[in-house]
Amino acid sequence: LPAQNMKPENITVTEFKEAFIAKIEAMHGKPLSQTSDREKFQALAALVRDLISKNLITTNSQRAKEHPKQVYYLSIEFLLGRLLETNLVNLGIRDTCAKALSLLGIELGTLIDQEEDAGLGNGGLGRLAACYLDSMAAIGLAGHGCGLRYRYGLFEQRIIGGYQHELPDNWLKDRSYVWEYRRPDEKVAVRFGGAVRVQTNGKTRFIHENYERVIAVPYDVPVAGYKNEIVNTLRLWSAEVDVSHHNCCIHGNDCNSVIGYKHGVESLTDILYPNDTHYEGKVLRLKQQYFLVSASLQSIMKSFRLHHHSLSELPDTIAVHINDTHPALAVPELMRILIDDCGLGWDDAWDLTVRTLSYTNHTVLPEALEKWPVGMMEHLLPRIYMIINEINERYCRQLWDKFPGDWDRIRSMAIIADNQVHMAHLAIAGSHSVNGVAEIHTQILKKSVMNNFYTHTPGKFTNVTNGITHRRWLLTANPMLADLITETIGPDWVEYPCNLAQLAPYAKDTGFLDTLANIKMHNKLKLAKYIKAKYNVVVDVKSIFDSHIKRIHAYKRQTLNVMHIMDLYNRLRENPNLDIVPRTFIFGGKAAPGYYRAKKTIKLINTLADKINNDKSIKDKIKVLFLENYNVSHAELIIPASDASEQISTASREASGTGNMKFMMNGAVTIGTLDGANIEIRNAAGADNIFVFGLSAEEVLNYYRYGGYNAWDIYNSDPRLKTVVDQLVNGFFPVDPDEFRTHHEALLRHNDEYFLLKDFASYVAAQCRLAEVYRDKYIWQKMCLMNIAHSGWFSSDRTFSEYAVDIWEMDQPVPIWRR
Ligand code: DL6
Repeated sequence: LPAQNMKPENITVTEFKEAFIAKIEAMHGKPLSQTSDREKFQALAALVRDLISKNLITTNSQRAKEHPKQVYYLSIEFLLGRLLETNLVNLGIRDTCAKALSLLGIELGTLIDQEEDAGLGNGGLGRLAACYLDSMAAIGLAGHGCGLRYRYGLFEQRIIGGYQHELPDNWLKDRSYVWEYRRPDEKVAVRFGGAVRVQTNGKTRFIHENYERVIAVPYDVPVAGYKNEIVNTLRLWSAEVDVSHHNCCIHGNDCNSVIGYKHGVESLTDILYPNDTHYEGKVLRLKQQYFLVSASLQSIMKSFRLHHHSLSELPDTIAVHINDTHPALAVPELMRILIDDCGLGWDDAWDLTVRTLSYTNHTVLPEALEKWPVGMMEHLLPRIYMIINEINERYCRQLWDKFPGDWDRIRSMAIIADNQVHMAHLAIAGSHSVNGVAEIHTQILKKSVMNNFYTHTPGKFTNVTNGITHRRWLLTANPMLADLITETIGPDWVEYPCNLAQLAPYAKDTGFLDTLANIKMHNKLKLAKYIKAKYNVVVDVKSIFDSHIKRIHAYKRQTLNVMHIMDLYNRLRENPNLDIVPRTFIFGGKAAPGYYRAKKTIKLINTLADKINNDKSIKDKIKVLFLENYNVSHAELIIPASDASEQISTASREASGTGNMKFMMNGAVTIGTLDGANIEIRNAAGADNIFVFGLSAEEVLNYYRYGGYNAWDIYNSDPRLKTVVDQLVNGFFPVDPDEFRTHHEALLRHNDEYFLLKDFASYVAAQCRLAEVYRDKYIWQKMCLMNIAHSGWFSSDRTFSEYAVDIWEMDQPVPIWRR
C-alpha cells in the first residue's frame, strides 16, 4: 500500500488508484481487467480496512497510555447494513475513491452495491445499536459493541403470490466478512450445564463440574469515527467446539455424544431469532444470551485486570450497558466472575456490579418482557441460577423491610416469581441506571409498567430519547440534500447537527424551497426507476410518496393504512373524476415467521396492490407497492425519496421509533399518533409541521385499564368504515373469503385491541389535510424544511452524549447539546 504512512484524507486520487490496483493484484492474483465487480468490491473494502487498521492501532496504543473509561454496549443485535460507503465517508475519502475508480472506468456505486447487508438484527433495537457505534466513535468515546456473529442474519423475505416466504440470509457468502479480524488468541471458554458442588471447608467455594465447554472466538469489526482518526471495536462472538472435548471421540469415548456436542456448538451462533417484539422461550436463545454475556464479560475483565490493580476501580474505569433484557444475565455473570474468579465477598461484588451496569428498556409490550422458566435456567446455567436465587432472596428481603406485609408489591417485583426468572426485574435490581427511550415511554415505565420499581428507587430512572446517525441517514444517504445544506450554512452541521436549525430562515426563500423540491424529485426518480426495474410498475413521481416501512405488527397498524387506502379507492370507484392528489403508497417490512396475523397483513397489502394497480378505471391516481425484503439499504433508498412518513402506531405501544427521525431528517412530513418520539418530533418541528391524529396514550391506557370501548358502535355508525371492514370478507378481494378473516375478527370479534376503528375517522381526516397542504408547493416545502431544520437534536451523537454524561459518567469531554 503506497499510502501506508499517510493520513487517509491526504491520499491523492492517483495514489488511491495505484493502491487499489496493487490490492486487486495482491488479493486476486490477476489484473484488474479480469476481475468481477465482486472481486473489485473485496479489494476496495480490504484497502479501506487497511487504512482503518492504522488508526485502530494508534487509537488502541493511545488508550493503553491514557486509560480512559471504556464503555461496552452489550446487545444481542447489531443491524449494521453495509459498511463500505460509511467507512469511506468517515475516513473522509469518499470523493477521492470515487474519482480514482472513475479513472479506471469503475463506478463506486456499483461496488457499494456488491456488499451484503449485515442483517444481524430485527429492526429498531438492532439498528439503534449500530447508530450508537457510529456515534461513539464520532464523539471519540472509548465505546465498543459486544454482540454475536450469527452465521445467518435476519431471513431474506421473498414475496410469492402475495405471501411472505423466508429464505436463509447467507450474508457470509465468502465464509468471512471483509471488515472483520478473527482473534483466536483472545478466545474464552463458556460453560453450560453440569452441577455445582459447594465446598465449605475454610472459605466457601463453588465448584462447577461436568459442564460442557464452548469456545467463544471473537471477530472484531473496526468502527471508524468521522474524520477523527478514532477507531472503536464491535466484537462479535462465534461459537466453536472445544477441541479437547471433540477429540474424546478419537480416544474411544461415546462418539454420539461428541457428535451431538459438535452440532450443539455449531448451532449456537447459527441464527438470529427473527422475532422483534415477542420472546420465544427456546433453550437455544437462552444459550445465546449467556454465551454473549459470559464471553464479553470474561474478555472485558481480562483486559481490565491487565491495566488495573484493584477491583474497586472497576466502576470508574468500565461501564457495561445492557441493551434490553437479552443481556440481563450480565448481572449474575459479573457477580460470578467477581466472587468465584476474583475471590470477592457478596456485598463487595454486588456493589461493584450495580455501579458498573446500566440498562435500557425498549418496550412495554407484555409479550416482549422476557421470563425464563426456572427449571430451564437451573439446568442450563446451574451456577448462574444459584446467584440469581441469592440476588432474589436479598432483594425481596430488602423490599420486605421497606414495605412490610405488602406481599402483592413484593411478588410483582420479585426476580423469581411463578417459577420464572423475570429478566427485566433482574436488570433493574442489578443496574444503577434504568432508562426508557423516549419521554412518553419513560413516563409509562415510571407511572405504570415499572411503577413499583420507580417508587422503590426513583433515582435509578431516567430518560434518554433515541437518536440516529445523521452521517449515514443524511450525509451519506441523501448526498444532494447534504450538499445543499453545506452550501447554505457551511460544513459544521456534520459535527454539530443542531446547526441544521440555521436552515429555518430559508423557509421564506422560494428559490431555496424550489431547490429542496428538486432534490426530492431527483430522489423520487431514483426510487421510481428501481420500482420499475424490479416490479415493472410505473409510479407517478408527482404523486405523494407515502411510506410505511417497518416491521409488520398489529400495533404498528399497517392495516389502518390499508383501510384508508381502501376507502380512498372506494371513493375513486364511485367517482373516477374525483379530484385527489395522486398517491404512491409504499410498504416494506418483515413479519416474524410465526406471526400469523402479520403474515396475513402482507398478503392483504399485496392483494390490495394487485387490485388497485390493475384497475384502469381509477386512472393511475393511486398505486400501492409492497417492496420485498426491506432492509437497511432499502431504507436508504426509500427514506430520501418519501414525502410522507407513516408513524401510526396505537398510542403508548411504540416505545420510541427511529424511522420517524430518519424521515424527518430527510424532509418527509410525519403523519402520526402522539406516540413514542413522534411527540418530541412534533415539539421540535412545531405542531404546524406534522399531521397528528388519533387517541392519546392516556386514552388508550385508560381503555385498557377500565374498558368502555365498543368496536361495534363505531362500525355501525360510520358507513364508509363499515364498507371497508365488510370488504375484508365479502368477496371484494379475489381470494378465499376467509383469507382476511383474522383481520376482520381482530376488529370486531376481539373488540379492536389496537383501536383501528376508533382512530379511522381522524386518520382519514389527517390524510385529507396532508393531501390538501401538498397541493401548495411552498407551504409543503416549508413543512419539509422545518422538519430538516429541527432534526439535529435527533442525532445519536446527542443521545450518546446524554448516556456518557448522565449514565456512564465518562471522563472524556463530550459536546453539550441544547434542544
Ligand atoms: O429503542 C429502539 C426501538 C424503539 O425505537 C422501538 O419503538 C421499539 O419497538 C424497539 N423495541 C424492540 C423491543 N425488542 N424487544 N424486546 O425492538 O426498540
